[in-house]
Amino acid sequence: MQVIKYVFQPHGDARGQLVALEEFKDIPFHIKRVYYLYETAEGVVRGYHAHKTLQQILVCIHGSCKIMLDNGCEKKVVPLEKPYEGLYVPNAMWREMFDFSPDAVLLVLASELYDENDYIRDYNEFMEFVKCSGGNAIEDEQ
Ligand code: T46
Repeated sequence: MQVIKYVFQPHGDARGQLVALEEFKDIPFHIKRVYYLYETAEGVVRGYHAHKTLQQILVCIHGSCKIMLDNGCEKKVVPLEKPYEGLYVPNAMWREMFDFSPDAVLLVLASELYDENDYIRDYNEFMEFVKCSGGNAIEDEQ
């Protein structure tokens, strides 16, 4: 399984860095929601679900964490530790987030508003949903 990781353009000068993200330019979908995770307790694993339709870009804008992606056929662990890198997580992808550094802030850009009905929280249900056809595999690395 290959992973799509976007490398955003930092606008740096003597004052520091700035990254700007625009829908359909830097982000491949309409951004309907933004949320972020911080002060994640040591040893905690979050996620344990997939989404039926939601697409997201995950950016660890401070500190570091790891994301385990599972498309039903294959699993891959992706470290996130740079504020200018965004991990694309398509629909039908099981995710677990772990190894958060104490200072980690994980920013998420989402293609849809919050909808609990879009979540698949049962792994067997997820496997039934994807049927391991390979059709939802993550594509090219960027
Ligand atoms: C995902 C990963 C990366 C809301 O009220 N609105 C929201 O937009 C979100 C995302 C969550 N919530 C509430 C629902 C729960 O009571 O916040 C609480 C924690 O959510 P959850 O347990 O789903 O958090 P994670 O870290 O397991 O998963 C979240 C997202 O839910 C999920 O879509 O892909 O981050």
